[in-house]
Amino acid sequence: MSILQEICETLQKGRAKQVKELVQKALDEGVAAQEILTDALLPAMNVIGEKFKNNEIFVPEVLMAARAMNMGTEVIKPHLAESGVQAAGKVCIGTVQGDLHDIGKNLVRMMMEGKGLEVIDLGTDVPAEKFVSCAVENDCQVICCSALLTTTMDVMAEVVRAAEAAGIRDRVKIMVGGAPITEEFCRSIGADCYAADAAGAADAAVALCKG
Ligand code: B1M
Repeated sequence: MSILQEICETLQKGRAKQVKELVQKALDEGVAAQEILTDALLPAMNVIGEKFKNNEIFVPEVLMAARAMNMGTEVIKPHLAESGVQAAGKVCIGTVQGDLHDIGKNLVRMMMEGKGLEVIDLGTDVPAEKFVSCAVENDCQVICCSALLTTTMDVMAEVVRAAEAAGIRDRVKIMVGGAPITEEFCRSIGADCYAADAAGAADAAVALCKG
């Protein structure tokens, strides 16, 4: 079995410590961080998602896999940073109110930090007003909202309205993303930018910060 397959299977079993060790081993063997992410960690979470949907596994197993995923991504984090010219800019990011999913949001944050952006992480279950007050207080150029539940994606529209009410809409851009979010949804709520994945989100944030 290849080391990538081993990471993928160990993550599905929720063995966080072992995933951490295997990811480090893969890096030591010269496997690229991006490859570990796209060919081992993300496919493992996809399998977990499918099994969860089909009631083959339940919340405790998903939580263990999520913990293993977060530990694995922490190991590759320093290696995701790109060499060369670093972008300048400040953004805030969070998972919207009512939503506790943070794996995707954490990946987006890591990729953005890798590009040199300063990222204020508001965590999960973030109310619309908190995104806006953070952007005002810290002079952020972009508010980044993540949502994984169809029941919470409408909070993103509240963020847009709260930014308008606070009078910052002309100087702060709003980026949205997460599994149920689409370009069409982004346009329908009046947000500025949709990104489908973490790498795309980081590129888009850099472009938005450049103005
Ligand atoms: Co939840 N969950 N979950 N869950 N969970 C989903 C999302 C679900 C699709 C599973 C399913 O049924 N197939 C389903 C939602 C259905 C729906 O809304 N229609 C679901 C459900 C129903 C629930 C609960 C309601 C279950 C329950 O309690 N009965 C509950 C809700 C809790 C809450 O939030 N209030 C719940 C709980 C949980 C756990 C706590 C057990 C755990 C989360 C742990 C954690 O995050 N720390 C969990 C998990 C892990 C999942 C799945 C299996 C995996 C999500 C994940 O991390 N994917 C998920 C199934 C799935 O997605 N297939 C599921 C990997 C991650 C890297 O991908 O987050 O999509 P993702 O991020 C991507 C892109 O979307 C994008 O970049 C990332 C990387 O490229 N992206 C952005 C994300 N944010 C972005 C922001 C951007 C741009 C791009 O710009 C700002």
